[in-house]
Amino acid sequence: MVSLTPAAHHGRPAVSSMQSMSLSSFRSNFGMRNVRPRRGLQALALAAVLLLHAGLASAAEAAKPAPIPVIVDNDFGTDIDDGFALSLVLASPRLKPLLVTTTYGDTQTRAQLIAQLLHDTGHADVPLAAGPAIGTREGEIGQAGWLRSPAPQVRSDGVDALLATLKRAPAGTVTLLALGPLTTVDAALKQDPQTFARLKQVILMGGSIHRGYGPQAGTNSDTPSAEYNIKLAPQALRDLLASGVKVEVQPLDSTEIALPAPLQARIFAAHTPYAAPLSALYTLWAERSPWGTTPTLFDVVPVARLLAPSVCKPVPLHITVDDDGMTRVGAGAPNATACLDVDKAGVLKLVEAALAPAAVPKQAQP
Ligand SMILES: [Ca+2]
Repeated sequence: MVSLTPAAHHGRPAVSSMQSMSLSSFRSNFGMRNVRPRRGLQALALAAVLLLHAGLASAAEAAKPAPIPVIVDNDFGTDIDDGFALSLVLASPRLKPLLVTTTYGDTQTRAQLIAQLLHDTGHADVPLAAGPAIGTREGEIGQAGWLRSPAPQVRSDGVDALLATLKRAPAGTVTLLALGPLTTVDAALKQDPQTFARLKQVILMGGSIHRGYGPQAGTNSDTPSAEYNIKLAPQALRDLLASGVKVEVQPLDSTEIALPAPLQARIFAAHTPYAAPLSALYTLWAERSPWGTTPTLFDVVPVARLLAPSVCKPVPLHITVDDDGMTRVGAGAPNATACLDVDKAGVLKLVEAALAPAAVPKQAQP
């Protein structure tokens, strides 16, 4: 029996029941078994109106943008911004993480930390694999102290997993968010450039065009710096820029965003699955951080750019990379776009909405 309460009327279940119902069952359901022809016409008109309504509801559903498929490659466990960036990905229904991979140095421990985060936040179904253990210039992974015993088992075929994910997805649909040194990304590109070219785009945090590291979190110097991710693997960025894949760079110019202490406190106290892991990871990070105890949300900016494209306006540039990791604007056709400025308040608003949502007042709960 189909009931046409206002709620069911607007919802999907009622729509599909309606669509599959023959006119005779419609009439019988509504007590119209013996109606005269004129009333039959009225019933037909009513049916037409209801079907039209159902069609509009389906159209509205179809008009909803599909989630954006992403692969997230990151060096979780060293600085704290990877934790905030990955949490923002997981907490945002607009994004669909197809795979998370780790990059640079002890990729295994980084992946174990992410496995625990995925488990604790209800995302154990998100595929995860460690990338190749390339690179030795990092410090310790201070956040490893968060791992419970026994540490989770993780796959170590990150490059194969990345390429297989791209083969499965329609070409030109997947965005790769590159949030660490580009060693894993470069290994995938070298192993199978053709499959790598199935990416829609790479949005990476890295480099420094006009402005560099400032004296404290959230500030920039007026001169560029050798940014950490590029300094650790300069050739990898050269390879990527020459690959022909669309690359958008979020350099220090646009990613120096300090996490304000009141927002940090709200994130750690929020009723979300991210509060406890982020708070524990932050404590371990802050105890050892050579960068002070205020997080800079570098890696959050590429995620924010996908969620709200208007947070920055990328400009086309020809970027060259020297052996020290300096990224300069050179002569030649553009090989990337770069955001040289960002709407910091807009980025922080996205973080707040996802990780410190306002508590729903008791009377407003269903
Ligand atoms: Ca990172």
